[in-house]
Amino acid sequence: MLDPNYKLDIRFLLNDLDKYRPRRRGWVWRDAKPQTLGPFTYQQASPSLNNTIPLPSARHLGHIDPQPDATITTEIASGRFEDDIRRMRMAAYHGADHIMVIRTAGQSHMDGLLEGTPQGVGGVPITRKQVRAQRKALDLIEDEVGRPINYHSYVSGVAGPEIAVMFVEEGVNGAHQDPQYNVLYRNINMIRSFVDAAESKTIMAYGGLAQIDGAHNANATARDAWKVMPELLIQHAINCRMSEKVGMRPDLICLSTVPPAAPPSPDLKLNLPYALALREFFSAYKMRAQMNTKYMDSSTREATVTHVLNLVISRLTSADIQSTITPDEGRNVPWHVYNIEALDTAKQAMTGMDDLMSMLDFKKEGYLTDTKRELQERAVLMLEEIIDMGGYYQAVQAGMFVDSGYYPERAGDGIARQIDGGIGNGTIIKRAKDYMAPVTAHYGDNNVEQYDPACKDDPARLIGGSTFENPDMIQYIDELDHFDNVNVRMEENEDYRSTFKLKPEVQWLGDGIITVDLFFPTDPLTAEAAALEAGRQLNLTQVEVIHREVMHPSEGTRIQIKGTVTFDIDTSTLVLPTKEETLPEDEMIAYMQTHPLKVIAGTGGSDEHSVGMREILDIKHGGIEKYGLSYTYLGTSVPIEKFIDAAIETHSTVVMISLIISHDDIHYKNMQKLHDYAVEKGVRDKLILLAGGTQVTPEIAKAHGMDQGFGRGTKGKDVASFIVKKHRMIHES
Ligand code: Z97
Repeated sequence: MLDPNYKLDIRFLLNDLDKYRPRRRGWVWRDAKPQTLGPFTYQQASPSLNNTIPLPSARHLGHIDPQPDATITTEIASGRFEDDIRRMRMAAYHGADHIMVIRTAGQSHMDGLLEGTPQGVGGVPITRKQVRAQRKALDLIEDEVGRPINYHSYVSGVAGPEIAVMFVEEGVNGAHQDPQYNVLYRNINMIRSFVDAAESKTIMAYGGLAQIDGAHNANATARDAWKVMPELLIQHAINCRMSEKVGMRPDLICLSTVPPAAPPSPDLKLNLPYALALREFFSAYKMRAQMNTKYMDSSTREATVTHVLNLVISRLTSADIQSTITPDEGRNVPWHVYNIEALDTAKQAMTGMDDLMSMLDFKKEGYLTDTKRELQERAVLMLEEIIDMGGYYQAVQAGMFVDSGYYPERAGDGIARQIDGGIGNGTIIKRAKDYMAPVTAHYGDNNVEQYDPACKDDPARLIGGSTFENPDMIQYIDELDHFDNVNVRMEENEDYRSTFKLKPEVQWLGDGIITVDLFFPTDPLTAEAAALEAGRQLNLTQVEVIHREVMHPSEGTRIQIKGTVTFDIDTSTLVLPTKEETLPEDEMIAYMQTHPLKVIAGTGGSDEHSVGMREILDIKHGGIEKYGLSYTYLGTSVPIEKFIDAAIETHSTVVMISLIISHDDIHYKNMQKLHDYAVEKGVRDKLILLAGGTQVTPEIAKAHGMDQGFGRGTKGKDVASFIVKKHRMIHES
């Protein structure tokens, strides 16, 4: 069992990997049912986790972490599987239960299964070792969080069937499989693609894997993504129908649906009728909702808003799997923190829109239904034309797909592929009479009974069983590359695993990459050059601009850069702030009964914030009142002198000043002023002066004349405990 306080030991995972067996096969959906957490009941929810990181604001709500009903996906593939494993654990804590591993582009072309684990760039060629190590890690992580985690990758492409077999053997739970993806985007021969797909899908059905189709790619590729909507319905139809005919369960057939438009287009007006049209046509299947990568740029803010609008569509219609990749993918920086941010966005938005449809109704007449209907009609017309043309192959050859016209308009710029062209052309041959396939989960006739009639229903018996029934038959091949393998990589960064050395990181242990957010009061071109120079002056190496945003053509530009630091931090030399132990509640209450203390409190200077202070004071919020302290609240924007004058007047012992605004270090200046005025009045040694606020730290508060400072996350009991300890100390000395 993993301990949240300890890192996942990658070496342990790699130990005896050749003997590791996955504990289950197949996909697991969340256990969707209403949940009551604290004062709230959630309708579209699933059970809470054992170990979790709630949303930041949950601290005001008893740290509840409601989990939506939909499976939540994150895509992780930095190129180093050993680093991705750590990210998977972080992702699981933030609510991910579907981990997708992106392979390097062009995996579709590989004509066979790779062994070993070479490092990729923004993806990894899927190999058995890597899959096994990650499944082993996820088995531990799912125990830690208390929810099954689905592991996923792609099985489209010429090596699809081989990879599908390996996935079933290794306990992979889901896969993208869509022959149209190969045909359109990878130019793999269409006959080969459909034959391979039949085999891959049969294997996936046997292993209970959930399937995601490839229609999202048309959104990302089409010139005007919103115009491919009729075609998307056709692509889904082809893959769903084929999958069901091959034997997949409808509840494991997931449509990869992407809202085709994004702002500044009128997002919901385009996307909502489409989402309704899709769900009406395909109600037997599951919906996997993903964002539209086409309209994602390098602004995480923009990507997040589009993501949230997509999440609105998911809640207005339905999503069985909610993806979260795009805010990363648009930036091409799938780093730890962006995976986690996107997961939190999904969790936050879905929870926030819980049970939305119990309060709303779609209009039965007018734009929404008319447009939905129109889309469906366009799709039906397109399918009819495809059938008239002689079927899918002819239609692709004629360039019917990913055309930028809104069907039935045609722009003539579709992706055209030749029936007898593409990768793998001519590799499909007619089965010979004595052909046989002594394997489990094969598409079509195994034809083994010619050798042994007893094996008809169990073809693999002919050769003594297959790896599906007997995992001991699996040939485990370790990495063959002596220079690029996990052991070499781990040796190189071992210091960051087993010594006191620490480095900032965005994706790989010890990568030393940091991002810096800069604003320059100048035009974008100058700002970009200035940012690169700033990076060099900061002693960063490999400085690159990752985001540029014009605030005004001449007044200013925001630039984000990334760069690498060369220094290490020695954690053994760091001085960590000591965490004050709070006294037991009973002890504080008993002390106040014998030493009734009065408090003067308020927000100082010209600061109008009052919420934080009230939480520290009021009994209702567990404030100091609960422990028997009585207080006089002066309100907000209280002149500094008034705190001391009021304390003298009311014979109070404690002064609590809240200072939220921190421009120009005004919070520290006001602390100093409070102290100085108490000295001037001759009462400083009779008073306990406390300052609080989000930007307040104990060290700096003390340096500015306070007895103590209280920062973010402070509770009434922390303050009460300090007061008791301090008063006791003064009293006893
Ligand atoms: C997603 N973020 O979640 P290659 N099969 C299908 C695919 O869509 C893909 C591959 C295979 C997106 C990722 C990229 N899709 C979109 C149906 C890739 C992988 O190894 O790159 O040739 O194929 O789906």
